[in-house]
Amino acid sequence: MTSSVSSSAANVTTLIKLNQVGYKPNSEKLAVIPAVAATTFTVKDAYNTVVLTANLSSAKTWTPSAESVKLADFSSITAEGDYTLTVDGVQNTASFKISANAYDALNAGAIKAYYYNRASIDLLEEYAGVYKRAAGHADTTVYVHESAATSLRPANTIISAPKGWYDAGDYNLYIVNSGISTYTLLAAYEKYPTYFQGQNLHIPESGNAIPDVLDEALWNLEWMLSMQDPNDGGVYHKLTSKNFSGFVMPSADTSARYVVGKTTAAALDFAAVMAAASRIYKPYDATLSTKMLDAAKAAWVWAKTNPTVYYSQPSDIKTGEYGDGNVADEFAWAAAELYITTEEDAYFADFNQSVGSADVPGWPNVKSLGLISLAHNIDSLSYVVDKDLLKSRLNTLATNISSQKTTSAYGVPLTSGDFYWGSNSGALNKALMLTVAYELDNTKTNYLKTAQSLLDYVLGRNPTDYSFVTGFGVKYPQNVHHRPSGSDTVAGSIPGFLAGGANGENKTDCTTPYPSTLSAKSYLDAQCSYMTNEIAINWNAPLVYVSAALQNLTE
Ligand SMILES: [Ca+2]
Ligand SMILES: [Ca+2]
Ligand SMILES: [Ca+2]
Repeated sequence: MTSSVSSSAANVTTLIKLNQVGYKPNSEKLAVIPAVAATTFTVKDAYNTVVLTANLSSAKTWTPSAESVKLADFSSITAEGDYTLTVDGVQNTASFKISANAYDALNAGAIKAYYYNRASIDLLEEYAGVYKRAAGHADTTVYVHESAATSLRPANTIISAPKGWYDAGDYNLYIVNSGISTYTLLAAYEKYPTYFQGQNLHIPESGNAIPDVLDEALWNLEWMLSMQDPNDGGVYHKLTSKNFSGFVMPSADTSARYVVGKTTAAALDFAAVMAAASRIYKPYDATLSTKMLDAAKAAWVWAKTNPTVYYSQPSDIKTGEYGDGNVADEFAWAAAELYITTEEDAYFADFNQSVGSADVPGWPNVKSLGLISLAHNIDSLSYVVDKDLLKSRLNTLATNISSQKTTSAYGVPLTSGDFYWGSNSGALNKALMLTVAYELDNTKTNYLKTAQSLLDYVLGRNPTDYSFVTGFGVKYPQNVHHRPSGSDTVAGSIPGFLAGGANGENKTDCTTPYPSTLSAKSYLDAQCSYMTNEIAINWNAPLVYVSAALQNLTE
């Protein structure tokens, strides 16, 4: 394993922090400036003509990075082009781009990352370019682990469960995390179908009749379908080797693979995703749609019969757990999706709409995924749904998040508690919820601006100066904790992946010191840093959603 920090030319430190990928013409546009004495900033266009001189905000301290900073607001610049921003007393100049298609390449790249993480397929040069590689993990011979044994499938029964996406930097596959990841891509498609219908990802299925994002999601859905035990409807919790592999290419990891455990959470996440997929793929493949809905119903029945089967890691299995001891939210999400797809009111009872509030989703906390689908389908919901309550829940959440932006020195709704493992996905899931609330009430422009601020954050308006998406921006991670990126022969990281991001927790993964113990600065672009620099399918998913939303919602 290498732990060197890149010193490539892309690693120039800028002292002015802004979105390094670009802005839509009418988006809010903010930059963060060190608290120098200057009170104004200047923006020049590509012809070196001054197009804006305006006041900086007063200085404020951002607690997560202990920095005193000022904000430059250049939202009034709406003409497409390349610009530079300067402030007297700040040595560096920041450049930025305004473009009507600001997030098209980012969105396509973030989806293409899933293609690069496909199991069981050769990545051909035609689609993968320099990232071509041999197939790994055919997974046509997978053993039923004793933890998942039943009378009809006793321990060591061989099943076939190919395809799917590698979960993260490792080569294992987990139903719980697949659930939220796949759903989030499907939800993006369900909200913005026209956008995705016009997209070409240059994947093997490009040019067929199905939008490429749905082809990509189908690679994982087909694997998920194979994870259901046809004898009882239960769903295996994960498909893994017993231990994490070394940093080798997929084809070099030939360790035995097992399906491990059956859990209520896996069954419900599976049911939710298959129910959503059933309605979304129906126009393209009615037979597949029916198969997905039948699978969803069978998993739901299993979960209702086995409502408290939580994951318990067997002693001989060392890979990720994705354990979750509270599945009320998984019942709610599956209930919402089954209700929307079947239009059978009885399913909705388990959503418990009078209980709880909207929050920011994550893999163990999925009730809000049901809220998203209900919001997207609000015009076709029956009387059992309290639409006013649904809207008020989303408004309350979006208002609370937006108010955090107002008081933030960086102009982002992130406080010290937001810098946990995978913080960048937390930021983008906040943005996702803001866009869902905005879609229900487009007078709430502060929701859209706040979502923009969170995308800006991960694309460079942060104390590390990194755009956290590999291949996008001026300075981005070169050494993500990702086995194919680390063991291929191509310098740097495979593009389109969101690194986990700054993490204020105690970290024990690297011998290289972290640059700071301040939570928002505690990030290391080193392969050893799985706690700040791993990639994961559930982290990329809100990047896909939010980049599509802001591309579509902002003129
Ligand atoms: Ca296609
Ligand atoms: Ca849960
Ligand atoms: Ca590499």
